[in-house]
Amino acid sequence: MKLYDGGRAPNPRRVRVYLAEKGITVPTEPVDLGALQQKSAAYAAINPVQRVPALALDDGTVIAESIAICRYFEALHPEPPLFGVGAREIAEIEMWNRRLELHLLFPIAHIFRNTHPAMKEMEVPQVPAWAEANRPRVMEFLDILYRDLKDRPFVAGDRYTVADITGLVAIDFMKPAKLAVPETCANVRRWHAAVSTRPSASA
Ligand SMILES: N[C@@H](CCC(=O)N[C@@H](CS)C(=O)NCC(=O)O)C(=O)O
Repeated sequence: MKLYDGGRAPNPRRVRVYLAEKGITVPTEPVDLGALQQKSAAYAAINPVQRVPALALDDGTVIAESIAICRYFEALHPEPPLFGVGAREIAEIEMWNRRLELHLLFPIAHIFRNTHPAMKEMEVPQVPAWAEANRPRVMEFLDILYRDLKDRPFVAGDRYTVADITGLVAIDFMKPAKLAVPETCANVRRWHAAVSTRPSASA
């Protein structure tokens, strides 16, 4: 088994944080995104979408997409349950994880990819207007998250889940995208500070 990793990039980090929470160690191979190694013929043969992370199993199967990789390990190592237990909790975690992807991580990624000079060979063409269109979306969603987090310690309820991992990684990705959580979003700042103290956050 081998995990193709991508250094500081947010999606590979989601898998690393998840594995750290589970206490699972997987052999990794770094893919140098700065050198566009993900676009090499060798890597494209592993993941034709040319993105990281990707998990190659010993039988030759390749699982791409961060959450698909996490779900693979969740099925093998159900404890602690990071995707929930029971119909309601599983659905709530899925809902929050998708919201955090669609309304926070992806818009932040659009802003970063369409404005940062280092991304011009990965995001072709860069469309600065698309970055601008996404700025208010990030702030609107942070306001929703701020209001929802007032009643609970973690994004999807009383325990830490994969939705907290997506949220942590998204908020940390705001810095390179030159964004900040507004002071008014106090519950988001409190939650982010708490999940950042977990040992897994440094993965
Ligand atoms: N939906 C995918 C997204 C993967 C993705 O976009 N990975 C980025 C790094 S965070 C990447 O490989 N970028 C390289 C490129 O755009 O060329 C997932 O969840 O794994």
